[in-house]
Amino acid sequence: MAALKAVIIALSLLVVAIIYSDIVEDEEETYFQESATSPSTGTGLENLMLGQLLTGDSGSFESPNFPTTDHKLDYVWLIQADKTKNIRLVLVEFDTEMGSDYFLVHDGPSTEHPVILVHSGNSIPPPIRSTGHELLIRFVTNNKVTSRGFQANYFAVPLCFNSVYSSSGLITSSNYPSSYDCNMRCDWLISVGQSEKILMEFLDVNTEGDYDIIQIYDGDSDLAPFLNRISGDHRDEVILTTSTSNVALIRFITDKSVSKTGFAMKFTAGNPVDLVQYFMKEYSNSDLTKNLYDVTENIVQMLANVTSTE
Ligand SMILES: [Ca+2]
Repeated sequence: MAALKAVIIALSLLVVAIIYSDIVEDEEETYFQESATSPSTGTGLENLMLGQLLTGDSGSFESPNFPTTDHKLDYVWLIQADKTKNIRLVLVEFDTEMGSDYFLVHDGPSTEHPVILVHSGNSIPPPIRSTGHELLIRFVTNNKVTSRGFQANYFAVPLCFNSVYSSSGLITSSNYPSSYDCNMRCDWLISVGQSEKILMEFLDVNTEGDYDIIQIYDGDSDLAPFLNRISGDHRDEVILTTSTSNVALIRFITDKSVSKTGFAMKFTAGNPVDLVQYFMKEYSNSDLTKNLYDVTENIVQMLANVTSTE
């Protein structure tokens, strides 16, 4: 415990010393201006950075004295999971003074790590994930209005990598059709028979446009040729993509705020003729004509090849 206390005191000194200069969002600016002045006023310092180390596969924590909040708090919690895991943080209660009392999450063990959530008010933010095995949570209140505070749960979750060996299947984003996690990178590597290609049908896509992005690569890594990038609301159409190899990597990257229902993608493996026949059967009379705009070069090429041999 003495060691932990020392770490926390060191952290607190670090925090006070750090100048938050590269934060751009409005909400964050307000927080950081206030935070930069509060500790130097010389009042409330006795409450600065009392904290807790949280370990294990899951657990809960809450703001001090929940469901009431004290003035002039500055608390940190450090969550450490097994090194092979990420941490999923889920707020279950949230009520702080809007624009003044802040809940912050750093994607790593110290305040030098990127801030992946800054939140205040009475809405519950979406669940977020660490990219490593540690998260630092900080809760700062001012000397004015108080509210209820927060309650949070955390879970150690496997790194988000999925190997799929199957000739067909359905892939969905985490929690689908409920909201996906923020600050997440999830990979699916689809491998099929040597001479086969993969037809991917994105039947339902609803992500935060330009911020939460599905990337598709024509091979087993992000060094492979890029096939497609999908983002935004595409619930009324089907987006098709095909691989030219027998392996495809689907990567879903989400940013630190706003989550939607995510995506559902059906994939089918086959030789090009089989895939074109499947495509004609499924889509030639389809009302989802918009999908024709999204047919990739590969499908167009496949159609051309089949037509020319008829
Ligand atoms: Ca987002």
